[in-house]
Amino acid sequence: MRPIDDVVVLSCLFIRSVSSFSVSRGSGGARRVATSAAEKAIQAHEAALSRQGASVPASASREAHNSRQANVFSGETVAYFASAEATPPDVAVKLDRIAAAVPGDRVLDVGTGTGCLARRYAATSVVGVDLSSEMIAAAEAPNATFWCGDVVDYEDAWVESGEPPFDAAVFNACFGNVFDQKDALRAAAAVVRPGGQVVVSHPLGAAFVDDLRRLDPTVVRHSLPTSLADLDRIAPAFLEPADLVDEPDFYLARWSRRAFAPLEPRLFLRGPVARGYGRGSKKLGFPTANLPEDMFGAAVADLPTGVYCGWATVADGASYPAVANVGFSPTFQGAENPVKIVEAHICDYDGDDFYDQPLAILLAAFLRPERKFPTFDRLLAQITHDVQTATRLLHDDPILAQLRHHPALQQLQNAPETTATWLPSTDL
Ligand code: ADP
Ligand code: RBF
Ligand code: MG
Repeated sequence: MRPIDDVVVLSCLFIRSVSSFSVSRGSGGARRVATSAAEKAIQAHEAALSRQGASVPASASREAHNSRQANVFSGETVAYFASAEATPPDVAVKLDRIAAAVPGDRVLDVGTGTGCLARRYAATSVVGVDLSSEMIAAAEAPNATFWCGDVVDYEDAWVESGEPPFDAAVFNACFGNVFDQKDALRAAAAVVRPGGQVVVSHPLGAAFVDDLRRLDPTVVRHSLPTSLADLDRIAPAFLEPADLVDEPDFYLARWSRRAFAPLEPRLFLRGPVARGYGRGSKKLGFPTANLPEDMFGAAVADLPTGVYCGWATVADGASYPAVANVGFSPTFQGAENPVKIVEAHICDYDGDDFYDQPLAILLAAFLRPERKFPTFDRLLAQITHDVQTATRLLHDDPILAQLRHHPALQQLQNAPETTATWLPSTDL
């Protein structure tokens, strides 16, 4: 379709959309104000679309989609969002309501635009991310720094920054526009601390997002989730739906960041401890008992790389909290593990070395993905934190705590042969 045809089609859709919009909003006094803010926003969006006539197909790559977003949210659209017109008093009240629902001192503001919500948080430290470099250039908010790019790619920049995780990540007025809602939530959850929140909000409501979507469903690709079941369906295992406010002109959905994602089924591994790559983790305080890759490579081939925790037994027969890294140690660029391995630090064990002796480990929870850290010190700080988290969870979480008595862990002496078995949680 040529761009000019696009404009014609869009204009038709626009007329239909606005009329259905007015009908659905009724004609109460307060409503009329909201409708006018929404109508102005729709007009601004339609104008932006016609300035950027070349649509990308719904099947486009994430890169193509993102570049179209950056184009649409540029030029006069930046000026519109920066103007008082985009945030009339009734919208300002709703932005304040959203900001007030966001907890904590450190907030990641996704789709930050010119910073109209970033300016309203009580947080002392805000990072605003946006796909549009023009929006980022125009963005202003005290206590905020800005980063241009896709939130899906933000995790590396966050690791690089060495900053602590966020108390909350907020997708305001942009969650319909992301390429893939699940990926976006997963990326946001990855930089939020356990107990923190991921928030999706819109000061004009979910129906408004659908109105925009009708204008060009390749720009606004998605509706907002409107039930707790929907929140759960698109959430990664790390997020638990918390609440949903879906009013005619206001939308706010929240998930809580879990401390871990249960590994279901659990993975039970037993085998002789192998020599590692001699990178000297013992000297740094975190020796890792490596399982031989030739015996366990197939078992972990499909397991996401990352840090897991569970219980382990060694030759002394006792069970210990254990935290295992499954992966390649990418921090050691040039000296990474040539293959994916499982290596486990046995917490609270400070006995003799146990090379070649059997190790049994029951992995029950996923803590975080494996990352490439910018320095060795950063890796060490993260491992220290992982070990603390794992020890606390394995003692405090009732389901994880009882696993130390799992019969599989007790058979170390009697059944020393190599095993890799998936155990459904219903087994205990
Ligand atoms: P490698 O590179 O050979 O794996 P590490 O420096 O990782 O060497 O040390 C791992 C070895 O340290 C283990 O194989 C085990 O014999 C011993 N070890 C001693 N204490 C622990 C512990 N708490 N957790 C894991 N391994 C330990
Ligand atoms: N290596 C990495 O490159 N990235 C990681 O995120 C990472 N996380 C780890 C977490 C834990 C709890 C442990 C015990 C190890 C981790 N490692 C990681 C592996 C580490 O690089 C390895 O143990 C040492 O290099 C010794 O081989
Ligand atoms: Mg090791």
